[in-house]
Amino acid sequence: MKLKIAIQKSGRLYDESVKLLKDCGIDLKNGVNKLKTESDNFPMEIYFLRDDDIPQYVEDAVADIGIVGENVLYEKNKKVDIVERLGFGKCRLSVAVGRSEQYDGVGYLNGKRIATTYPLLVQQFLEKNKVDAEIHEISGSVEIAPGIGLAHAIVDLVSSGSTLLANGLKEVETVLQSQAVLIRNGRLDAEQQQVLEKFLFRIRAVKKARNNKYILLNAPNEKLQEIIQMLPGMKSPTVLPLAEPGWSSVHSVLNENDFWEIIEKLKDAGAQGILVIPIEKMVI
Ligand code: PRT
Ligand code: ZN
Repeated sequence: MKLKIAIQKSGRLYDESVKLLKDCGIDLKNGVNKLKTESDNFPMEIYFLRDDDIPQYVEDAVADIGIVGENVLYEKNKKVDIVERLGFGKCRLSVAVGRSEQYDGVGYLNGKRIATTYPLLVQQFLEKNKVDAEIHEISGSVEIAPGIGLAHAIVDLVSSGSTLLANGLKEVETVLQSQAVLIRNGRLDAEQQQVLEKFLFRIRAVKKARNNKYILLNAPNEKLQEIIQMLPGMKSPTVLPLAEPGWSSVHSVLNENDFWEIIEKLKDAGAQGILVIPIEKMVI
């Protein structure tokens, strides 16, 4: 038995999806065609597909699991379950209008025409906000629609915002925050379920490691208590004496989000020789 996973064939999710498998210790066979391959060291078969097709393939159990953006998942509205948010492919689905428009809230959209490749999500957004607007579905280059007179507003994916800026548009509402997620078919048998659990265990260890850093520093003994208070560690920090009397080496784990703030406090408290090292895997 091999667990079949569908990932994007090429595009914005491809590199990170392959990297996730690799970081989970799942080696892919090279030299097989680009439609599918398998792993030498894990019971997994990998299908490379258009991202738009992945929810359907997983619903139909052609693939057992898949990696896809939430934006695509919710738009396609298929019967699959989200197993885990993966922390990459982050973007938002937003409403944008011409930069010089006087936008005064969602009511602005009443009677307007909105161009998008996400008609279902836009319809749900309009219904939720009790707005009556016309949805104009197009298949790409949505950002040019207002400029050529095709629509008054657009709903499209945004990450840095530079595409909107380059097209004279401004972002005015967020319809959805999105990231890549692992989805599954609801009818896996016991053996498939077991392989999925194993894969998930590894994904969670990789995610934890990505969110944390290993930190080593030297501290004068009289400042040790103060410095230890700042470092939670997995249980508590490790403290080892240095060869030089009166000094200790402190080892701990820091969350990425608190990183810069804590580093500054540590320096102010007298810590020296601070080293920060990426963690490869983390199992707690
Ligand atoms: O060929 P296939 O159908 O598989 O790929 P695709 O062309 O449909 O999708 P692709 O590869 O562009 O994106 C895959 C997924 O990446 C999306 O479904 C999102 O979940 C995620 N993602 C993250 C993004 C972006 N960020 C993103 N910025 N997808 C698209 N964009 C586009 C956006 O449409 C706009 O054109 O980038 C532009 C905006 O970017 P900024 O940085 O200028 O704001
Ligand atoms: Zn696509």
